[in-house]
Amino acid sequence: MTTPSILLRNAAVGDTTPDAALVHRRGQAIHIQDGLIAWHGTEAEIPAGLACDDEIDLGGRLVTPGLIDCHTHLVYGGKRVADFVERLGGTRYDEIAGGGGGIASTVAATRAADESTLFTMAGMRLERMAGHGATTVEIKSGYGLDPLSEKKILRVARRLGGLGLADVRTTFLGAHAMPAGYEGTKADYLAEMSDEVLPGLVAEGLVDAVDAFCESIAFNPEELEGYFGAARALGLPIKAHLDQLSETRGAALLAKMGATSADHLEYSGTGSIEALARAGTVAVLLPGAYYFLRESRSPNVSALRTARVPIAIATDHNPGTSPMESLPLAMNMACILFGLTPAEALRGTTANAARALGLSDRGSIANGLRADLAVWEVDSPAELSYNIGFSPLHSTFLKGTVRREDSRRADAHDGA
Ligand code: DI6
Ligand code: FE
Repeated sequence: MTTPSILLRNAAVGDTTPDAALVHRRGQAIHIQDGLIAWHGTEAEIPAGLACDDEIDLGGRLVTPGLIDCHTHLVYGGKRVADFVERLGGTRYDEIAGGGGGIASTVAATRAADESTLFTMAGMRLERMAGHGATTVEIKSGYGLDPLSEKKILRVARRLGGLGLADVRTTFLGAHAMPAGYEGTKADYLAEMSDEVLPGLVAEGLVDAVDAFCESIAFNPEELEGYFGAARALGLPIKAHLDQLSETRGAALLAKMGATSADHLEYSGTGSIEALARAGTVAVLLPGAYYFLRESRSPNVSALRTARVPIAIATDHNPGTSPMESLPLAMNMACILFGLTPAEALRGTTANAARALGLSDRGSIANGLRADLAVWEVDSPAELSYNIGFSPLHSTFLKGTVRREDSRRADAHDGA
């Protein structure tokens, strides 16, 4: 099936260079063919006789690469408002987790939910994310922690990709936590997940990458070595939640495994950061979880810069530590809380987020890449990191197909 070829006229292009400088060019045109960016340049350079089915005048609006949310836990049952209230009363996140709340309570609610309920709930979340400019969303499992429930989550995630809201990439997170009541050791559980459950899910086409929670309250690097080895043997990109609450020394393992991304990194020291740099691993920073947990230790951004580790930003949408759906809000938080520049924040949700997912077909405005674009009612690329609490999105293009956001934008303003 081919999509109509479109010429976008009178656009301002907002993008970043590899060293994270902002690009802002007015008077631009973009030609989309077969879902890809076929050509882009100035209005004056439009090739004579260019044939296209449709021309859209963007009225000078800013066009950026479609935003990429490279770390979410979008599919789950229930909410965690009770945990939130408890934490406001002074109980720590790890205390709640130890007491049977936390991830375990979401696992119970997710197991109890049927597939159509999970699909409906996550579909609404995905639609709101798309309304904030996301054109690719990664979705992890990890709230099932048994074979059938993990499969249920990944099936829902795959089906969400069919809604035409955003491209969905799935990640198996069987190593999120030990399931309550599991009769066996952590080693037994991880071996079951990586050697029995994962290959079946891969055979059904449900898994694009593999993740684990490498943390004092979850799994340590030694325990995860076999799990990641199995993922690598299946040819899957490896990711990990790393050093969110304590330094784990997991970076060395991730580097050895050639991990695609290491996510959180609040407690990572310079040795860990240098190991990630040598392996070409992307650092995914998640300011929503840092904010929501009222953490005081922030990732060492200056060491990441010095070591030239690519930095990505994501929402980490999940019910326990980051019930946030907006990538532009994550960009704002990354600037305010972690000291990123707006250029780093935009690169972090476009080119570097694509790299964090092992994708080379998207993330910037370049010929031959997917025509995943976001059109914004803003004056400059830096303004994407400036706004709080509403979406200045005008429309998106998903593989060359336009989605308009005008009505949703009006709703957001009415409700503000
Ligand atoms: N780190 C997180 O921030 C989420 N998972 C993880 O490994 C939180 C999961 C939760 O509390 O439900
Ligand atoms: Fe997470």
